[in-house]
Amino acid sequence: MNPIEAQDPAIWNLIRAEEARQREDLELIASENYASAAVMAAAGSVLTNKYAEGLPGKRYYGGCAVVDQVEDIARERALQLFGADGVNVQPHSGAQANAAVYLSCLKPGDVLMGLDLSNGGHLTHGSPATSSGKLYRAVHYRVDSTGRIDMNAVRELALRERPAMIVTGASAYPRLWDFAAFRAIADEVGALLLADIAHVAGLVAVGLHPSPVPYCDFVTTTTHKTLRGPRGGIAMARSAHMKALNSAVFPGSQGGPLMHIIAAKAVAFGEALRPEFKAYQQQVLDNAQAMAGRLQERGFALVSGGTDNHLMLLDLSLKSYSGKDAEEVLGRAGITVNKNTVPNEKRSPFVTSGVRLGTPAMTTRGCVAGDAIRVADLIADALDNREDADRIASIRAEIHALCGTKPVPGLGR
Ligand code: DSN
Repeated sequence: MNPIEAQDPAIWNLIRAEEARQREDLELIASENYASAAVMAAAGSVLTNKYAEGLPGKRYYGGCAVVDQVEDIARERALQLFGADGVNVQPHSGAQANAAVYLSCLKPGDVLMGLDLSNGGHLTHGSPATSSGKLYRAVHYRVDSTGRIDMNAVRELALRERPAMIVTGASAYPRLWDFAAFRAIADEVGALLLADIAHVAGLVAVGLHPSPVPYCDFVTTTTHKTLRGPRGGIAMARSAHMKALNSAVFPGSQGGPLMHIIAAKAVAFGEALRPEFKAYQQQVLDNAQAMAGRLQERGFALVSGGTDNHLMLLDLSLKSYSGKDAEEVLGRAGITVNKNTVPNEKRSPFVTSGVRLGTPAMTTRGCVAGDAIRVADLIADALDNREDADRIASIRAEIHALCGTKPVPGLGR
């Protein structure tokens, strides 16, 4: 019997219920993925018991000889994956990684320039709801009428506002980033440059998205999205910034590192260094292309007219229903998505006019382009037949049948 089952049936039953949901339903949330059994085992290991404030070889606790080696392996593998000068693998999340970068080099009141939240940016890129928008004076660039970032407008804003830091990266931007162009603007105005590659990190690691490392002072990422590791973050920097960055992580903004999660990051980075990880990322892209193409054939508008990466944004502005409605009906059909704002959003963030779809998780369970096309058809059918309970039930049955043929690595049947 599992020890959780023996000791705490309430939590055990909920874990089992979530396992069933992850196994039976189709996961299209662009920021989610399925970690391997090895990654989850490391995250659930005895390393959770160890305090290790500080860095390998310079800790504030005894008994760190083993976890020092774990953290060293995680750092070495991260550097091998991304080719950065230095890395701190302790941030508990992408938000913590970004906060540490800001703390390491900005003063309160400095100008921070990032992509607007409703245009695909992230909360931690200067939203007034977060410390990034409260401590720093945030200004935002936007996408143009084609849904792409207009580098001339970015340059004009930078020349006007003179940011101390420019942030690239997004939660919902389906196109490639031109890091060289951002570097040129940052240099022109004397700004530091951060790339938050949380969404595309897996693609960057295998060379299927341009790398920001040659151009940016700092690069942050979560470890659980396309990178397919445990929930967490890392922060990379050029050598000159590493000392300040390390101090900004601990003691600046965090206490003891989560050594079990750092071990899981190391395991995931090891997986990402294998050749099959590149094949996986290529399939993520192929599936996104196939899904985007079919949705457009079915009459759905996509922000920017398509995708270059693992995600796409359905633009429902001209439809009679909202992103919230779509999320709800697709949920009933066994397809998990999230509502999302679109550029020039007219609805509240709790309602929205968009839906974000991503292919990392479905690809991990073995879906290929033909599956992505069929899923696009089922999404279109569900949205076109929102009030037809029988049709939604039949779509749900087909989704569950598809998922039944695609076991999730790491989950028992
Ligand atoms: N919340 C994440 C996402 O869904 O994209 C970003 O942090």
